[in-house]
Amino acid sequence: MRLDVVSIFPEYLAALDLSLVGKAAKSGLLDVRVHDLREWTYDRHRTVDDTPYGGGAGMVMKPEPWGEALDAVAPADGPSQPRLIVPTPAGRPFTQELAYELAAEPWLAFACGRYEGIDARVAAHAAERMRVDEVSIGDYVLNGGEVAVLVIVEAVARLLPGVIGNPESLSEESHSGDGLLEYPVYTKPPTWRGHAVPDVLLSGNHGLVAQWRHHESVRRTAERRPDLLAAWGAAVADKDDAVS
Ligand code: 6GU
Repeated sequence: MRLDVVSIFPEYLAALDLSLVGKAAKSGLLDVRVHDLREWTYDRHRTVDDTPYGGGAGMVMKPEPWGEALDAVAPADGPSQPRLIVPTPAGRPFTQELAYELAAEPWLAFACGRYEGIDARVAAHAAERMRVDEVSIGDYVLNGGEVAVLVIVEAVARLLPGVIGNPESLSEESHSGDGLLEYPVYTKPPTWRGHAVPDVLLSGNHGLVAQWRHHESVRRTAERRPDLLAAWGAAVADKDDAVS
């Protein structure tokens, strides 16, 4: 998979050289290219922002550098186009489902906005030749899209075949499979600072262990994410309807 990231803080993306994503790049599974938006500015101050039409606080990213950056990264007459992701708190939610969808793409490009965002014509123009999604990583505000790109790339890269050592670890985790949060996990020693590992996990009874883990998943989800539990309950009811 090829990844292009355009930002006025390319150093922010240095973390893509580390850990699992960095290893995937070194092994050739990922081709990561980071670009400085200011390469496509031509004034002395390398200006990328301007005041908003209609007034209001803050600055808006100018369309011209973005238009040239996207033309350079993905030439309009090229043999293929990337799927463009624009991180913004005003975007559609980034979920595990969207991570799986993006993991199936051969090429992703990311446009990191700063300030109050990018002139809306940039996404509109790009959408004439590529799929564009404005995406939010959660209901809070970051100063720019860079950290969101790190989040999205890590979530997507770990789904690529060959990136994670044991793909079975993907199926039991939170937000995949059954729609419940993952159960608590333990390792040795059996007692640590007065806290014992639940007996059932030491019993060797795989049926009881599975039952306990499911129960803990439901309990945790009810406590922390009642919204997910409601969706899970509805899905389970549908499945029961289907068999009866
Ligand atoms: Cl994707 N970008 C920015 N700037 N802020 C955010 C966000 C993205 N998601 C939540 N807050």
